[in-house]
Amino acid sequence: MNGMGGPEEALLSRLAGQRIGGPFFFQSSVDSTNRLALELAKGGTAEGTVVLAERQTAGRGRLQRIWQSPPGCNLYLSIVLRPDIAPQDLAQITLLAGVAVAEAIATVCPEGVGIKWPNDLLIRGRKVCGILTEMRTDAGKHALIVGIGLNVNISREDFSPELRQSATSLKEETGREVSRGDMTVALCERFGKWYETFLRDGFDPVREAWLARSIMVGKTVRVIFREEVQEGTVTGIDRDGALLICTAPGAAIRRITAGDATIVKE
Ligand code: BT5
Repeated sequence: MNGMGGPEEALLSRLAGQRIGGPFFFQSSVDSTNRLALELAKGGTAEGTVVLAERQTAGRGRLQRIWQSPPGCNLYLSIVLRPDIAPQDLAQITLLAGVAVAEAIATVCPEGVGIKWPNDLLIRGRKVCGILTEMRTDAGKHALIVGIGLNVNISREDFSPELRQSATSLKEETGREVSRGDMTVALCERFGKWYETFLRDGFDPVREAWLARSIMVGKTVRVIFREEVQEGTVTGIDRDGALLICTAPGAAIRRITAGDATIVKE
């Protein structure tokens, strides 16, 4: 992978023996690392498999949205997991991913990285990373694909015009180029550490870490899902990763399981 800050072998040796430690599939160009990872999962690839691409031609977000994936500057990667947990608990791993990526980002940009529900990473209010979790089930066994798009060295003017105000990169925030190799290692390490914690101690430590990094708790938010708009003060998240909001003093807490949230009042 050009510009990864060293040859691919260096990356492999730095992650050898770790929970998220390969096999690695390096692609110079792919439609979507998640799509390829789902295909590999169907073929039985092991937990800890990582697909990385220099660019994506059809990088995907939630709800058929596009993830802008220009070549040579950012990270586009997908991790394959095979957790032996109940399907209703799988959403917990999406939240775990947000915590792991936030910690990896904090190694180079300790100030201001926060998680916006459900799983955007923001620095000073701008999106630096998006996460898309997808699942496939074969013969009753689940494979989870956690796709991570992290803007590392892209310059503001290289985003398409409609993203220039809302998106950012580690380079824009730190004022210097950041090694994509180092970020990949940090990301896989943090992910592996949190995944092991989750398998050993359950969701509670993940939930606590997520809440500590959330930028939403205590704020008034508006959540839009399809035609429905809900507004209220965020009180937390529950075990399924649903956002909990209070719409009026004394009203019952509402659970929101999907949608796009914006903060309307600090
Ligand atoms: C996401 O969706 O944020 C999930 C993005 C996941 C991308 C990774 S890359 C590796 C793996 N393989 C894939 O094919 N996907 C995953 P969502 O919350 O729906 O946000 C999508 C929205 O973010 C778009 O509609 C744009 O407004 C904005 N966006 C697109 N590209 C962006 C970028 N590079 N940086 C910041 N914002 C972006």
